[in-house]
Amino acid sequence: MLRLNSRDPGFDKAFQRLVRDRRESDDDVARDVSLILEQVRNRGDAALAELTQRFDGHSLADDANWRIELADCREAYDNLNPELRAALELAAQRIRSYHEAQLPEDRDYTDAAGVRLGAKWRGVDAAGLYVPGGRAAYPSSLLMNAIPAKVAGVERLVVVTPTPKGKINPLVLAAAHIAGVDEIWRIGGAQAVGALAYGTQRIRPVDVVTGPGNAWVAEAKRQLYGVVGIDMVAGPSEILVIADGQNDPDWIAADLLSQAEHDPAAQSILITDDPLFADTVADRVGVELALLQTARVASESWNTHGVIIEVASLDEAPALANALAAEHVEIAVDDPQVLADAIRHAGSIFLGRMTPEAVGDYVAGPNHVLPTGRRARFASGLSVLDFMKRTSFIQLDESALHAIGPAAVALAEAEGLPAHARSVAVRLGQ
Ligand code: HSO
Ligand code: ZN
Repeated sequence: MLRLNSRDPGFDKAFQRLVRDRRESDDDVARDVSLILEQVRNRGDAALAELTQRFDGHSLADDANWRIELADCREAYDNLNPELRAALELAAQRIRSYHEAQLPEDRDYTDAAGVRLGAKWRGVDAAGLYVPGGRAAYPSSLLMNAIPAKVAGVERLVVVTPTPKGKINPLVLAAAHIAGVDEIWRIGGAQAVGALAYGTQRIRPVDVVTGPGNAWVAEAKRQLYGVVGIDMVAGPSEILVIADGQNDPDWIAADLLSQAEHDPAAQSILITDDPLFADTVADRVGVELALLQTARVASESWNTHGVIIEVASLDEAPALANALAAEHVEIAVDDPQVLADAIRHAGSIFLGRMTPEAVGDYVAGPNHVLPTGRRARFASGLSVLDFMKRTSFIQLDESALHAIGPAAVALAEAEGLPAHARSVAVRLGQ
């Protein structure tokens, strides 16, 4: 863990280094991925079967091994223990209502020149959702991706998920049932993203691909952007906690570890104006780490990327937070709004002592797919808009065309495009 103090002469330099530290895998996967995508594009299902056997040890020789039936999702849901089922239902319902409120409004108006203008929003026809296998197969992430798609009006929602050695997480299936997923294919990796984008003999192509994945999946999305829409390329989780000395250090230590346990490359940062509190939190992180089942990952994250920044006053915090543009920012003070108002760049802000980031991961309602790696400077969390597109429309009558048409004629002529000019001019009787 790195300790910084904004009063130290070397602080600015050290902080800049922190801001520039990308923590993203620079595995050279681009070539491998482009070869895999080419195979899927050219040979479809045959390539999928070979790659799935090779990478997941799952055989697709038998037709029955390709898909998980919706009836299996239903069964997984029915077999959930009631408490967990209620928790998933609560999460789903809160995510749904938050994202419903996000639906954009169509526009239709006539301007001063008499031109009718507007735009209509529609969902894409089909969306593909990548669900990682193994440890990171989170039912919460399935809900966070699938529900906005359904709210956006997507008719066909397709999940791809690797099932190494045939294994499937029943909680993910139950979440798929709740969210109303339409198809589930037992494929993963770059090849699965390729299948969604290009389509194969068995799998019809989709229009948008979202969902978290490893470096290969992220690279496949990056390479296929343009063939399909994608959400964003996400990096390791981050949390920035801004806290005064009035907090329970155990709570804040737990908050820092909540993101550290996601990934050895995750980053947790504390900014505080109380040096004693900083020391105690550092101690408590050590104590809590020893008790965590996820200690191996969390301690690697904390030891290599954890930071505690001491400031003279919390008034300094927003400027630091804006430079870091973190995925999650917690503001644990009595009056968090003042600091929150000054924060311009953050994926999501958690206000006050009673709002741990983890509620946002599961049940608050806003999306937990958020920009990482300082992308909050220009990007936003996943929303219904990622599954929608806008079509504008224009309608003129004769008088409206007389009002604005001559300018179009002039511009077309200036651009050396006489057919453009003529298509307007003939209607003006010129
Ligand atoms: N905090 C993660 C999302 C997540 N947390 C899923 C728990 N499950 C995104 O940074
Ligand atoms: Zn999380």
